[in-house]
Amino acid sequence: MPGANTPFTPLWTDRPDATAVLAAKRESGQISPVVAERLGQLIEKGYVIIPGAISHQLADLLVAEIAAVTGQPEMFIARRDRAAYAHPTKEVVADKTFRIIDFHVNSRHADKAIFCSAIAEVLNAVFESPANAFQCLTFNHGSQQAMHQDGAYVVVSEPLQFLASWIALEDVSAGSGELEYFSGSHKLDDFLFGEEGSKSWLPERHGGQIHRAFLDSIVQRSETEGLTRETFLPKKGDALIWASDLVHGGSAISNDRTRKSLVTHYCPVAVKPKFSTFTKYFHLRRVAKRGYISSRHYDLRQRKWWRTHYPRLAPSFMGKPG
Ligand SMILES: O=C(O)CCC(=O)C(=O)O
Repeated sequence: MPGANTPFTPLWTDRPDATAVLAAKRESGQISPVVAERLGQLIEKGYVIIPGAISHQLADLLVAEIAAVTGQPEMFIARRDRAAYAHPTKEVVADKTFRIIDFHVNSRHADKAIFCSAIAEVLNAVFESPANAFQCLTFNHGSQQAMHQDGAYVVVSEPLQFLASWIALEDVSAGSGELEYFSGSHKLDDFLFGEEGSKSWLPERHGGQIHRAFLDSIVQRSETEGLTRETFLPKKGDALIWASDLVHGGSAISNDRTRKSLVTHYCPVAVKPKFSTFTKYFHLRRVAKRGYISSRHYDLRQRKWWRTHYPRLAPSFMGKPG
């Protein structure tokens, strides 16, 4: 497991003694029985499902807000597969691969969802500190993204120290490209890129061949270990939190259904997302009791909040894929 062989410092939930540490925390009353149960699943399987993490009303508000971005496209930034960043105009949103990037910045409701109490309790217990939410994406349709481990693309100063959440904004049905994962795959030995032994994949430095080998290797090793390939078919408002090394992706789409969701990555506040080293405007904005947000694409140092002034997009990132 990452904790046994990794050269990196994992979160305590990924260490070999995690179960014993969890029992001690529960015994001492440091964490509640409900949170302990959830952490137990995260430790064992690499993910935990939280039914009804957010209300239907909040999910509906988010869906409406996402549908309305075309009314003020300049406030948001979107991606489509193999295309540069763009504002979410009607044409961009018509593309099924469209997703809004860093939605948590200019959304009125996202922070209530990404730091809802059931999610925040797990984050804070795992991080033993406040959480920083970054890379927050919306999906209307399945991504069909290959099975991967996020650490290849989500780069933070302590490579294993982050979690992600997937919040269902509607009931998800089979065939819509639902999230899939190998249960327990967070315990696979690290796949490292380049001579420097990096958890993250740098396309220019490492090239495409090793990336293909990475994707093949994690699936092959999951299968060799006999890990079960599972799918997430949540009801509106359910959430799934996964460990950084869980092998997961978007399953094949076989019908026309949407699969509306909000995906967010989080690290402890003391851990720094890579973008903090090259954006001079990196800033942690407090949005919850023990929750902050940050962004690669927006300048969050501005004092005013969305009611009077949307945080500005950093223009240097428009037009460039990445
Ligand atoms: O929702 C999906 O289809 C995949 C999301 C994902 O894998 C990710 O954001 O890392």
